[in-house]
Amino acid sequence: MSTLAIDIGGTKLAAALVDGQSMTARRELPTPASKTPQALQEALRDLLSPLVDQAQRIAVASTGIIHNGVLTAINPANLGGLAHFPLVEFLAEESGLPVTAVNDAQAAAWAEFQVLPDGGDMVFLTVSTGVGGGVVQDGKLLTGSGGLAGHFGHTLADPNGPVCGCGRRGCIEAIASGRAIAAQAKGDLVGLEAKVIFAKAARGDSQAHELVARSAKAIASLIADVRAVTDCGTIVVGGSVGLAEGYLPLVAEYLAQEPEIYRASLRPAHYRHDAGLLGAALLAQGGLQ
Ligand code: ADP
Ligand code: BMX
Ligand code: ZN
Repeated sequence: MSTLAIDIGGTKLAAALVDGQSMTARRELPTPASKTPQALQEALRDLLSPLVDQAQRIAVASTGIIHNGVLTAINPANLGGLAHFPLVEFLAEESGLPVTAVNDAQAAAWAEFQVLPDGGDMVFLTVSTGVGGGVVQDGKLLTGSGGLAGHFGHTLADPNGPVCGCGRRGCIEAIASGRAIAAQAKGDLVGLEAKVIFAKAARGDSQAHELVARSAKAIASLIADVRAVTDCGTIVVGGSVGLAEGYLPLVAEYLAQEPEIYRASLRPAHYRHDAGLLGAALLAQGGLQ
């Protein structure tokens, strides 16, 4: 029985057919930026139309707080200003299939937990358009009573830092995320996306390197906080910024400067950019949600 898995991120939408752990027919589209839901509805229609006939259910991993099937953005700026979207209702009406939905980083945490060698407590962090997280403790995924559990991107990095799209000043996300790296650029880097800033950093641009280093330092400090709160042994990092060449080694360098008790074992996501898709499908197949 195929599950049509959908991953809604701030930058890209992905979909694939998942059977057990095998994934086929993966496709991607850019996430539309519009305050009104119509643009997202249209993009989701385009994304699922070639796959929906082959699926028996839909499982979604989405950016935002997902509670009772509704997406509520904690940082609407990451979704082009869109703050609410009735995800499950829309997809169920559109497809006629049963639909489940979970936060993207929570879903990815669940997929990554399945392949952890020691199976202990773990935290997944995505450094992508935003910064998201998921916690697995005692073999259970924490979603929280309202879906907010694991939103580490909105913990404090710098009380004097930039105001975050969530309304709080100095969140990790306002400093370390792909959007934040781009937004903090000055001079000749203004207007460039994080991907290009990373490429410039690799070619020796000092401002680009500083922006990347500031992000990595904030994530290392976040990892120390996460250790203190959860006592997890492993932190798995994903997202296109988190998986960018050289980024995780830089995080590891900063983490090595923290007292030993705050250091955890760091790993790049085993399922790379597919962790959210797979996790959503596994959760749906396992009857959770
Ligand atoms: P989403 O947030 O939609 O899940 P991604 O995980 O791809 O999507 O994250 C998007 C962010 O990652 C953007 O800010 C983009 O500029 C940045 N990015 C994409 N590719 C790379 C790369 N190779 N190196 C560094 N940053 C990247
Ligand atoms: C934001 C928040 C989280 C999400 C994280 C990573 C919104 C729309 N999203 O902190 O729910 O998990 O970004 O999302 O408020 P991504 O788009 O970078 O994958
Ligand atoms: Zn915030």
